[in-house]
Amino acid sequence: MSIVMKSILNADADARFLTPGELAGIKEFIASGERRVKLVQTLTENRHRIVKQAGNQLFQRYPNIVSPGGNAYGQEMTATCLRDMDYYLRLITYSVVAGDSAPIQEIGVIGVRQMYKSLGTPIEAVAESARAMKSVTTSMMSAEDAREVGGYFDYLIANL
Ligand SMILES: CCC1=C(C)/C(=C/C2=NC(=C\c3[nH]c(/C=C4\NC(=O)[C@H](C)[C@H]4CC)c(C)c3CCC(=O)O)/C(CCC(=O)O)=C2C)NC1=O
Repeated sequence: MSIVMKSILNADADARFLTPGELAGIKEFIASGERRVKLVQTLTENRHRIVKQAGNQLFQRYPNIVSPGGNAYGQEMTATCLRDMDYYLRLITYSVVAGDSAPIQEIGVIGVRQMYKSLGTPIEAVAESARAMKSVTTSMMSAEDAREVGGYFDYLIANL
């Protein structure tokens, strides 16, 4: 949920007007809108490169997952693994636009641990894929954007 909806729900719960503090937060969110949208465009345009590079880093660090018996072994399974990485990059862009980690939490975290467990997918390697995507993405942007995007990757890594 964006800070706009969150502030409205909080204020309405007390049947009050928005406070100066809430309005200041909303103003900051709106002022950063153009930067955040550009950031999402960059991530979207570079998604294939980001996933490919980060995937290579992951498979170098965890060679077992793409070796016989590994969860991402074989062309099809490797492609499914890279697809999951692309899913997570997409959720990161939702969070950047919303200015909120809720999309990552609600779509990509809740229930995922059990799901990966049942698939035999090592969760620590999924977290490592997010770490690799963080380093690839943050190396291609300004310090301010890198802080924002990096924060959402950190949130994802900590909650997987
Ligand atoms: C947007 C929310 C969302 C997520 C997160 C998601 C994940 C997801 N990953 C899956 C499979 C999979 N996920 C992986 C991923 C990996 N294996 C590894 O060893 C690596 C560590 C990792 C890549 C980083 C693999 C290999 C499979 C196929 C497993 C199998 O079919 O046995 C499946 C099972 C169904 C399918 O194959 O599509 C789901 C639902 N689906 C969603 O809708």
